[in-house]
Amino acid sequence: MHERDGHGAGYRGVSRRGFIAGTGSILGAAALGGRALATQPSGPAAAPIAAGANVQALVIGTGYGGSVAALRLAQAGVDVHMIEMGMAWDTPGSDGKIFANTTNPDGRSYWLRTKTKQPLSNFLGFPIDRKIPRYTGILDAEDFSGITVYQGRGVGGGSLVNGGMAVTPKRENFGAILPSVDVDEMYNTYYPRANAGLGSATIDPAWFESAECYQYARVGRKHAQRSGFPFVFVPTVYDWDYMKQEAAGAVPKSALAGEILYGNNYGKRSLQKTYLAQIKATGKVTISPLHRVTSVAPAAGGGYTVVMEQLSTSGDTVATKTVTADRVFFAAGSVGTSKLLVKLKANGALPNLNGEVGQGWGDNGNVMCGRANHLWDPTGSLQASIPTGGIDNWTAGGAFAEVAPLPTGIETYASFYLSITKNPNRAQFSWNAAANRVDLNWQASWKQPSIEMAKSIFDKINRKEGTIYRTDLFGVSKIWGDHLTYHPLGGAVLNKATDNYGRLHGHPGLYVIDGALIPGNTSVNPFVSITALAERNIEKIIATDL
Ligand code: FAE
Repeated sequence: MHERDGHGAGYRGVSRRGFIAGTGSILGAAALGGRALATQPSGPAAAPIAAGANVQALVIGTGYGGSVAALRLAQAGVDVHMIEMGMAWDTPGSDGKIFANTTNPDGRSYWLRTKTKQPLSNFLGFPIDRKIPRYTGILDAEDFSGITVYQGRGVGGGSLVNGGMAVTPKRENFGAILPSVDVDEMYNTYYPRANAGLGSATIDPAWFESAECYQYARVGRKHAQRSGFPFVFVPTVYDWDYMKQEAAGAVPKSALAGEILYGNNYGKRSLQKTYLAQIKATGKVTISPLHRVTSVAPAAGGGYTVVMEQLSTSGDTVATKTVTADRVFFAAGSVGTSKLLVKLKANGALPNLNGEVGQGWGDNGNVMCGRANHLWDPTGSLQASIPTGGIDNWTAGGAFAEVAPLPTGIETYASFYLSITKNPNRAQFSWNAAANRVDLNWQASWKQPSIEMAKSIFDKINRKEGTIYRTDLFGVSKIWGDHLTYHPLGGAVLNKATDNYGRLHGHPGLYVIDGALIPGNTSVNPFVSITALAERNIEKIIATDL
């Protein structure tokens, strides 16, 4: 019967107003809007790069690829400067926390927006976005014509905002992900090295069975298995001992307070706690937050001239700096690196880049959906924000679905999923001279294959369970979250725009070392693959180029 109201059985007897007022929840609080805003943290204390500096290695971006490159270069004795457009995220705001809670977004939450743009935009069909001050916040919802690409901004890149799922692809799928890379080397050396560096670990299975905060995942597993799909545990970078203490009430809550999209104040091992901590310990790396690279061009005396804008926290340019670097590593993320390279090829700054630059971009087949469960299948009012497992139907149906939390603080009777699918569509970045920007030609309709692949799992589960899709999370009467991606990949594909180790064709001393190298899909969540590939490439570059 609840099939007809489209809201799910769980909402019977709970009025909309009662629901919102009664929760203090991630979504409910967002719906209230207009709360007092925490004072924003101040800017970074460390001295940023000086205009006119002459550096050995300059790394653009501080996410996974950039952090691996900087650490290994520093360990090899090279002086490294990392340039990051986002903030340092090392100073608490007036609420005592570095990161804003998901339930109460403020300026810290979004990159230069005056209104939140939450991935789940609606609840019970009502929009939940709210006004915020414009600020250099942590999550960028970057709009292109056919897709919104979510990315982390700040020292740590995507590791600051992501779900922490640290998934190594199945070995048999690797050949389709990076066909020119030696599989044995990756699985024997670089995936283990990446996982060790990132601190990946799988949940204690006994605790999983009993933890209140993972009831949603146990329900997800039960429904998957009853329909004949394997449910697989995946490692994460969360500190599991810390989460157990959160559950016991012994420490401040982070995953169990629903923290995720706008930063995690305690238990998640973001890059700040792993690679970047090691980087700082070398003493050979400086990091300049709130600096955005705008140009790289060959310098007269060899090396490269790099131009950057220093930003204020309202996003204005307060200084423009020019430095020179012997080598430049593009690690601005799939979108950031692609936009820079496409612009620099078009405006003649890097004329020898080849025609593969800007090509081969994909969304890792991301699509989201929710299912409305029966009253006898509650998913729990307390949900850990860190997913622990997924439904693997990659071989038969082209989909790997992460069983995701919906941490609203109340019982929703909803199961929520982020599917990664084998979507074959690839888009291209191009320079739009009239608008002075880089465009991406992704089309909204290109998500349809992803929807079909996700349906290979959820239509079957719905039939088996006698349940329906939620239609209230992404708009009014809209089942699929097919307007976004969390996993941008490609744009400077390995062995095409670069050689087989990320050296850009046409300009010796320029390298790509981030998600732009991976051609659009990794079959699972991507950061372990980005990290492992960076470990492989930088080892070769240090051995042969320096
Ligand atoms: P990335 O981490 O994006 O770092 C690039 C950095 O460069 C950023 O800090 C930028 O601010 C900076 N930058 C860009 N342009 C410039 C410029 N011009 N000048 C200076 N700096 C610049 O790149 N992946 C998983 O494997 N598991 C998950 O559970 C997961 N969950 C996610 C959840 C969300 C909400 C999001 C947004 C992503 C998630 N991801 C997840 C994806 C993952 O974070 C992403 O693939 C990696 O962060 C990409 O790593 P890169 O090194 O390529």
